Amino acid sequence: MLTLHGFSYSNYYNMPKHALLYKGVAFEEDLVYPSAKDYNQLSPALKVPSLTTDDGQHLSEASVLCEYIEETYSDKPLLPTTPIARSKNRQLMRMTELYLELPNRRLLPFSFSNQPAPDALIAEVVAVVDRGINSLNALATFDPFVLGEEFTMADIYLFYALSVANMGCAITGVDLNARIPGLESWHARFAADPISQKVAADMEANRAGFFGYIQGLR
Ligand SMILES: N[C@@H](CCC(=O)N[C@@H](CS)C(=O)NCC(=O)O)C(=O)O
Repeated sequence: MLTLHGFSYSNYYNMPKHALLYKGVAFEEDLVYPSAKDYNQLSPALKVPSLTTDDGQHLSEASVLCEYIEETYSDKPLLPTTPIARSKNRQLMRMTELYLELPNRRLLPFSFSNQPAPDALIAEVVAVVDRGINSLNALATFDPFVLGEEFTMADIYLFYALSVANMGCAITGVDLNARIPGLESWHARFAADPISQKVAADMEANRAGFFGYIQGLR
């Protein structure tokens, strides 16, 4: 059976997990943190998540896992059919990651420690996040899903990217809901979905374990 390795507090872990749950694919969850002995055998960059396939191959990088899941389990597709529509979906996922998730992720240590972030770092983050906001305003419709009438991988990517983006925005003061029309109501619809609620409950159940792991790193 497929095994998804990682921990539920990770937004990247929750991307392929949501895709698997949506498609109804059977999988096991292996609770593991990147510092675990031999985790490099699963993920050479020591990042969560990673996946072990039915035939014992290991994959890492959330976007790669999502692509593998989509290609292997084609029922309930999460990508459109035409090459151009598929590319536009991936374009939005990439922009979400590069210009919303990753810059705000730089502020997580300050969010977790309640220490003030340096002004220069905040300015750098805000400049990159501006690109993300402009990208979403140019491409996303949120009517009712990110890229139109179908629920796709882009919805999953954006939703879980936002959990980290919003933590950074709480520090920078950037109001994503105010600057991206349609985002807030789309987010509320996604959050109300039973799969999202299951993922959120699992995330909450892992809160103490995750912060224990972080403390142990210090
Ligand atoms: N590019 C990676 C990023 C994954 C990532 O940053 N995972 C975090 C947990 S949310 C992690 O493993 N952090 C441990 C570390 O950076 O040492 C992916 O797409 O899977």
